[in-house]
Amino acid sequence: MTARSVRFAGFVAMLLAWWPAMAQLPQTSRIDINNPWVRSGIVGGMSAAYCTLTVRDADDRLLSVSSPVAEQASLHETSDDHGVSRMRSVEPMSFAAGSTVVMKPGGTHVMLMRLKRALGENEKVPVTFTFEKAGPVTFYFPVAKVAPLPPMAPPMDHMEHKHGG
Ligand SMILES: [Cu+2]
Repeated sequence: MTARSVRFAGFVAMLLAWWPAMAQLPQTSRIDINNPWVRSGIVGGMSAAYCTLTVRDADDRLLSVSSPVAEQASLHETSDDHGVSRMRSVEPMSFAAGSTVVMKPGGTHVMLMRLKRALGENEKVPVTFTFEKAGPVTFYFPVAKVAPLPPMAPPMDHMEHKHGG
């Protein structure tokens, strides 16, 4: 074997070692949403954003949500507790690659708290979803003609027991 062919054999061996490692590199997920809409709202009140969200290509975790129109935002789940509707934060939310969550009234939703301004018809509200792998992704939610949520303070369990039931 010449020095040159030894070097070439070394290069091929390196390539063969490298190839499967490349194939196993963690993929970045891709986030798609469908049917986005947000409730209209008044200054200081609450609103909620809904959509069908799909995580593609790789497992990921939704760490947080935010919107410039709200002082605070959180991914919530509504559940029925003996006839009383309760909401709790469900962050972080894990997604298997290819999985979808349908956000709708009475279920999972993006809660927008203490609105900085009114949300009126014919506008689109930006909502940013921050994922562990995909990073922050922003989508625009059109305001729908649905009665705004009441301006009253949310019930104590809403604010205090973020991870309770
Ligand atoms: Cu909520």
